[in-house]
Amino acid sequence: MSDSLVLASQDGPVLTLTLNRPASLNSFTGAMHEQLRAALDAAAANAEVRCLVLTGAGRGFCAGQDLADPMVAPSPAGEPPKDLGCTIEILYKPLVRRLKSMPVPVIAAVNGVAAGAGANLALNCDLVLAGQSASFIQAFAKIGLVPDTGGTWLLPRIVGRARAMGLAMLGDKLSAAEAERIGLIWKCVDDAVLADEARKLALRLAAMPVKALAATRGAIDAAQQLTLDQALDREAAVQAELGRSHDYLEGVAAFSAKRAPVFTDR
Ligand code: T3D
Repeated sequence: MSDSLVLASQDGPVLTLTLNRPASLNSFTGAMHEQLRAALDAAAANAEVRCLVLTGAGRGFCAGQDLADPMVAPSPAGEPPKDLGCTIEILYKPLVRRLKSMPVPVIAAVNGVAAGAGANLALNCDLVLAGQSASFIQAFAKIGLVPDTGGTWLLPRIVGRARAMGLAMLGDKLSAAEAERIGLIWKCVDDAVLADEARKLALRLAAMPVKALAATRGAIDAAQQLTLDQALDREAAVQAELGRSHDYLEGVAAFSAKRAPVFTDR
């Protein structure tokens, strides 16, 4: 058993990162944040990686912030309170920004409970696959906090305000099947096939023009803030750039020659 808090395993063009604090349902400590950040930076810099899968060791995906971590655990009476804003600034905000700027598609393979920042970690990924026994909990309200790790931005955009408010205020456990039904995640699959389905999906994405896929993420997210005219302008600018890329030439050449394309841009 490795001591690493984030395990990395490469399978051809697919890198799987596994959060590895199973005894605490892979909840985040400062050290796990640091290791995840380093692994994501390394993946972003590695041209061999064309798709990333994030998952958890043991029976959970990630239970959010480790509430026992001295960095956030409430101070004893008489001592100044912890500054949670600081944890968000130095750990969670950079994590979301890192995920959103990955040059390759990112899949969350949610193998068990995803709570608090762990739920929103998954929802920040490009495609979320979850095992039948997985669940999603916006646990923040139960401990007197607001959804973070992008939750306030993501939830209403993914499932609409009414469901966002219900999930965030009640903090109930949402099953993977229900999460798929309401459009919170891409797909719920049998637990037994989750890893295999994630691998197949990752290999499929890795063979696609990943630079265009990363640009698609950026364009769809950015469009949430834009008017239709602004989104049309942005699409034109991104398309102009992609139109000069190898992958576009290759895609069209392969189509014309009725052969499979070989995409290499990143
Ligand atoms: O900087 C800041 O603090 C602000 C940032 C906040 C971001 C956040 O993520 S806030 C939300 C933090 N997360 C939670 O509030 C979730 C807390 N966990 C739970 O509610 C439950 O554990 C679950 C619903 C996720 C799972 O329940 P269950 O019954 O399947 O498992 P369990 O028995 O509760 O947990 C198993 C073990 O994991 C247990 O340890 P033990 O007793 O066996 O030694 C439990 O204490 C530990 N664990 C679970 N979640 C956390 C945790 N330990 C530390 N921190 C956790 N978040």
